[in-house]
Amino acid sequence: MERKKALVGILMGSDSDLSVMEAAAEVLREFGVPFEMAILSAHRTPEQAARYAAEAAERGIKVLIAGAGWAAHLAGVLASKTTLPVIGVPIDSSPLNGMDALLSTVQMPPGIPVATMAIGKGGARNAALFAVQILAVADENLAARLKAYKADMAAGVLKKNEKIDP
Ligand code: RP5
Repeated sequence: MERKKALVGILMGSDSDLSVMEAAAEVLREFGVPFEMAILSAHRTPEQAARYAAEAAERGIKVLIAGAGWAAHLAGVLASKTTLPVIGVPIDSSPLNGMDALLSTVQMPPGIPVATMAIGKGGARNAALFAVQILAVADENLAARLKAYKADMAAGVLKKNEKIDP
């Protein structure tokens, strides 16, 4: 079976980030969005990270998701080399529990935006949902699936009331 071309690139600074970034992959699988994953570091493999970002658009990638911990510069470095939207996920891998990664990811200088999500798995999940929302602007089928996802989520929350009714 031929593999569909990836529309989303999920990058992470280390294999130690994989357990968090799997949450993003899971959402993209749920929505049937083809993606690829790679370990590339802004500090340990700077040339390869920059090249990945520079070539991503011409390979058909539409959105990049980047997760990193500590002084998390991966999302920013990728954003500096592409016009694709870059979504950053701060990872809580350091003794500062991700606050360092959050500030490193979100505090981009004017001109180079990174859409920064929450710290950790919840942020990784939201990064993928945000990527799906970006793709859904030009894809009615995906937009319909997002609508159904939100309706299911609301129904799930409301159903919990049955359990707490006196
Ligand atoms: C960051 O440093 C990575 O994103 C990771 O969260 C953190 C630690 O990496 P390892 O020392 O576990 O490889 O660049």
